[in-house]
Amino acid sequence: MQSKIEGYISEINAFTPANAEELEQFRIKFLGRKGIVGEMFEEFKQVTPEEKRVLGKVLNVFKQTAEAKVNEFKEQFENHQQQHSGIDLTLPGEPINIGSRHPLSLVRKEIVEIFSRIGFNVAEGPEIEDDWHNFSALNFPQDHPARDMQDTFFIQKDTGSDKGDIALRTHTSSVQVRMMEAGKPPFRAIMPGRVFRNEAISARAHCIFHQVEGLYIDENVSFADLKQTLYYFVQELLGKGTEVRFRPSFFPFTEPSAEMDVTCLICGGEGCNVCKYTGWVEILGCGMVDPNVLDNCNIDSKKYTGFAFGMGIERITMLKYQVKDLRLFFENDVRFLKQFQSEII
Ligand code: 2U9
Repeated sequence: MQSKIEGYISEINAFTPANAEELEQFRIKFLGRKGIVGEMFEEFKQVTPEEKRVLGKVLNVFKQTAEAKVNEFKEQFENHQQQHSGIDLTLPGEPINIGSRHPLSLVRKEIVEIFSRIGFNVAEGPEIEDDWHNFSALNFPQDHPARDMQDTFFIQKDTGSDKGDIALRTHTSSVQVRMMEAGKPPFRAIMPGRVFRNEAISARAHCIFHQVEGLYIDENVSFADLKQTLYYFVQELLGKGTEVRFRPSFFPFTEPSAEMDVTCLICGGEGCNVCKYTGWVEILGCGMVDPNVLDNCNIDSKKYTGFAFGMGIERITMLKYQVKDLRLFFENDVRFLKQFQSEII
């Protein structure tokens, strides 16, 4: 039996398969269910204990030699198959299309970062509001046109509640009201969010748009603080050297009120069709919070003063990226969107 096994070992050592098929035949012959290795192990059971001691070792070498041959060529043939199947594992991977941030998100993120650097928190509130938080607390008279169905999307009229009708918020100012009602000064926060107005959709207006409003309430906050804060904001957002000017305006919730213009981003003040040849473009409204509003929110208007401002993100994005039609922001056409900064969220 020993010489028979040694003969098989020599046969195995001499064997070199030409392909995977030959190797498989070899495996079946020696290591298959009815193969020679199994056969030898069966015969082994019949031999005397003395013979077993010698034969056991030879038999194990036989089995290991057969297995080693199969493994050696199996690997070789697998690699060969891979190389010839056209797959090169050393090539760099296909790039993954990771998309891009929406331009409105990019600008909102930038605005939030600028105000965060000077100590403004971010506050949010509900998009469905009651009359008190959206209008009355903000000093809107009962007959103000903004309360009209033509301007506001009402959800429920005559609620019977002292907070009044329910509507989609027309500005994020309601977040400031809620913030002041719930806490104690000082307050220093910005309120980014989606707002709704009953407007016909055109290149310059939409019934849904995005705002960032801001509020700073403390003792001795002055109009000079307002001007310096907004000046800093503009230098950061639009670049050092951008000039600003304030024009008197009117809002029910601020007194005095102003609108702020910056030197035209397109022509740098020379005059073009974007700035209608004035050299200036309006980017936000602002003012000192009306004492009536502070009192409505249980803030002592004799002790505290504050400023507030508000801007439309669509308007700033249109100026910054020279987007001519506001509807592009809502259509989600990838040919438009992919032109903006691409990054992993
Ligand atoms: C409270 C007190 C005062 C927020 C302000 C503006 C001026 C303003 C417009 C800009 C373009 C709205 O998106 S827009 O149409 N906003 O001009 N907003 S001051 O004043 C507040 C807010 C809350 C309690």
